[in-house]
Amino acid sequence: LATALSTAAFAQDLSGKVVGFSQIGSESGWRAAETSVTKQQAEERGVDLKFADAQQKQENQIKAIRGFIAQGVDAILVAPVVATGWDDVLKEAKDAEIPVVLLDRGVDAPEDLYLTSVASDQVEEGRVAGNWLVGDVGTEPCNIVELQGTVGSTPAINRKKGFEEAIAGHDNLKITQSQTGDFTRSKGKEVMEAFIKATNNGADICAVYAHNDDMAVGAIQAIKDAGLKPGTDIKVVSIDGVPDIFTAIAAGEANATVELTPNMAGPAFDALAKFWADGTEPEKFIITESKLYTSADDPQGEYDRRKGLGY
Ligand code: GYE
Repeated sequence: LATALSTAAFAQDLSGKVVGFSQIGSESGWRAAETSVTKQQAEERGVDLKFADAQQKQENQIKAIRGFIAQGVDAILVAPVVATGWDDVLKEAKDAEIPVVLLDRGVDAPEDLYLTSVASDQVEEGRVAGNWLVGDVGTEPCNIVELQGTVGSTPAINRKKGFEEAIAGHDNLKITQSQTGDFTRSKGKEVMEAFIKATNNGADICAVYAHNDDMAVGAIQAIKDAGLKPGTDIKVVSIDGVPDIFTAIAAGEANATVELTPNMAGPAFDALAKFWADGTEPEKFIITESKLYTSADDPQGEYDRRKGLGY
């Protein structure tokens, strides 16, 4: 069994600690899993977690963080929706001596404004997805359409970059259309429909690269609605490893995904526990694993395993 999804063997007792969590919203299955795992991880350690859902809006996140500071919480977890615009509120937390841990996305702000960041290497995720496609396509020409994540978010920026790096130098592969689907299933479907309409009812599309599984699931629906076979007529590669993409892989309707653990809070609480115990500064970037899964990796078993963990 992969260890990325398992919970920590020894959860420290952090009872008495109050931690605020500013979550982005519930745009994707991965996000919902992260929310539930964060709550579980807090409970295991006796942490009193104050949860705030920002409904995709940075201004709501900033308000929530200011609220946590006013309440005098012991630490703040934040999954920053976009990269820019955090300096002021992070400075306020720092002045109040409240450690901030970033979860799953990064910020464009000085590193001394947060204790650590727990996230995947998102450029690497894009590379893993791109390398898979390069290998799968071989020497055939392949026009790729790209569904980008939320504009201005680090996963959208970095997953694009890594994928482009992987296909560079392979002149038979090119991205012919690229647009944001905002990490949601409905937008993924809508944008894929437009891509298909623009290209001879999909005949010119060889593959769709989606920055997350939810957009891929939406795209799969659009491909079927156009009378084409996802996974065969149009290859589907994405990132996250949520249960639904394993169902699609098992059915031959998706080809590959790059797993992203929803357990970012476990390493975050571990880092905080050491910091509170004796002031140990964690590494600035705690990087989670990025593992590729295809139909060769027992997709039904992977689906069952995640469902068993409550995702
Ligand atoms: O891949 C996507 C979610 O921030 C890395 O956000 C995360 C991404 C994740 O909505 O599904």
